[in-house]
Amino acid sequence: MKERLHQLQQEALEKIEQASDLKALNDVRIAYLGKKGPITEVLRGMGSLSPEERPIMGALANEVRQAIQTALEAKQAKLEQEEVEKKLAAETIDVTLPGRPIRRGNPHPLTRVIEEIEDLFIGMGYTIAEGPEVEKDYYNFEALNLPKGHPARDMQDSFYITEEILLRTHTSPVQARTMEKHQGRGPVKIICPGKVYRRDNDDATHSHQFTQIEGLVVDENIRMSDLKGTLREFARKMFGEDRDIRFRPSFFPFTEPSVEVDVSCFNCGGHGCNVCKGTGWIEILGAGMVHPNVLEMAGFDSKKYTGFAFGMGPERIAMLKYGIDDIRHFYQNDIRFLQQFNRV
Ligand code: FA5
Repeated sequence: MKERLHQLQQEALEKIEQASDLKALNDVRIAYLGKKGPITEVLRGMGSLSPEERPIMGALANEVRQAIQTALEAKQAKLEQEEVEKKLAAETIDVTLPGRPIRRGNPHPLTRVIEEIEDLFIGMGYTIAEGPEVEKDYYNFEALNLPKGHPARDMQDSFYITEEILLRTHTSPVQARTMEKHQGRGPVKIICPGKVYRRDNDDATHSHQFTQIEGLVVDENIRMSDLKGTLREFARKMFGEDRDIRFRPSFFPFTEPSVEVDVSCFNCGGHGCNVCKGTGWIEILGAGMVHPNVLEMAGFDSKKYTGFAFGMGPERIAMLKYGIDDIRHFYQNDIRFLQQFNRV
């Protein structure tokens, strides 16, 4: 019996040594230490031993079991360690591989131009005012000296929601609202950026939805020369020191006199080219001295106060500044177009 136990121990230890994975090791465990295993089998034969031999054999059987158990545990730890190492080797990370580039967002070119214009006027002491895009007919037209039925309403084809409510066709209603808030007391010095809507057919220079920036200054002794100096400063900062501006007589019901302002062509410097259609000038905005009726309607004494106002389309300004040939590029979100304006 003693020999049999030694032999079993020898066999088991060999098999443990040979086991190449955890499953094989477990099979060895079951085969040698399981209830139906050979050691149990040997122990069953203990009945035939003398009482003196029994405890000796029992102790030996335990030693054998213990030896097998210890060997199993050691091998299990070894196999587990090997498995971890194999896994780590398979998952090795190559730290020298270049990372996937993270695409950085950038402000939309239109947003950048609007911010640039805002900064420019803030630098001249203006504050920013805002108003609703869904506007009352009163602020969009009537308070700007455009009563119902006025033919000049046709200059801005409108999206009406009800008889009295429409999508604002320009940012000038913010002038009217701001002046009303001032309750007849100056000074007022604001710019109002925002979206506007017109029933214009979309083409290279027109969109049914676009942006405008309105400017308004109301105080005592505001003169046309103040408007001229302000806009010249704006044009030079925006388009370069060598740019000049010119005023052409025009008509807006809310300003008197009214002008349209051209900037000397960025492309040819004023000699005439296809960009400026041979004139040497490009129109950038409408402006004028605030009409006394508009001042009075907003509660200002037009004998004491005068003012100037202007309204420009940032899309057109961005087109001029960056040589963009179609306004629709701003709205199509084509990444190839937008990326050209990325900040580095
Ligand atoms: C006005 O909207 C006046 N409210 C501007 C103004 C304000 C005049 C204060 C006097 C005093 P006008 O319709 O010309 O004017 O539009 C002003 C600018 O908006 C134009 O110079 C142009 O740059 C831009 N604009 C007009 N219509 C469109 C359009 N459909 N798509 C893109 N830009 C447009």
